[in-house]
Amino acid sequence: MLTLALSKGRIFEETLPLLAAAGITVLEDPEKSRKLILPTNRDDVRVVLVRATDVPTYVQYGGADLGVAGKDVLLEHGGEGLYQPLDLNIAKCRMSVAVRKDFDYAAAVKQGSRIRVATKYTEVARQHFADKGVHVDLIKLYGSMELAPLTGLADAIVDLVSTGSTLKANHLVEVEHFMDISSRLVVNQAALKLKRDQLKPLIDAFASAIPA
Ligand code: PRT
Ligand code: MG
Repeated sequence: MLTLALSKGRIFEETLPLLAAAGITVLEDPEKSRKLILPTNRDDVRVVLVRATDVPTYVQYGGADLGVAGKDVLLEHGGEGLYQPLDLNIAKCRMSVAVRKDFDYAAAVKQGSRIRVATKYTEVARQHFADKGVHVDLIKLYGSMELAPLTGLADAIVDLVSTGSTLKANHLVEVEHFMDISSRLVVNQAALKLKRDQLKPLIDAFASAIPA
């Protein structure tokens, strides 16, 4: 049996065409079913639905043999115990710094003042500001970061942006786009050896179907 970990929403939707290229059809719609384990047309392949941030953990410890996770999630996780054979070029977005319109980010950075940054992506943010030589106090959040600069909790946020409409709706501006994000295929390292005959054709089919 091969177990594939996916998160509901954009990753599930954008992985379906890749699965189709490997001849795999998921037999239930996660938006309609409450099941967490979804059967496929192949008796030896099943899909488990987990939170996006839990995908690397499931694959690392063998709760799933493989999975699909955003680069953002993988950088926060650290990637330990994971083989990352493919950038699938799906669920694309960018990692950016955003501030309130009236906050002069360039001046704050130039002056070398400490800035307060709220984010869910503390590892990525820590690295980014260290590379720039900017002193930051990081505030870890789990939910909507856009609220932080509006309430005075922070000067800036580090968040994912795709269309930019969430920032716009909250009167925030993107002042730095510092990383391009897409989702990767991750494979459990032991499974890669023990289930190679099953995994190899799947990885090859995925590779051939990656969107441009
Ligand atoms: O939503 P939930 O809390 O359950 O989990 P999650 O947010 O971790 O999962 P999900 O499915 O929303 O995201 C899974 C992966 O999709 C992420 O890890 C990213 O790699 C990728 N991805 C691509 C995105 C976006 N685009 C995206 N726009 N993840 C989140 N967003 C959010 C962003 O955080 C912001 O709140 O969408 C909002 C901005 O969108 P725009 O279009 O208004 O700019
Ligand atoms: Mg989300």
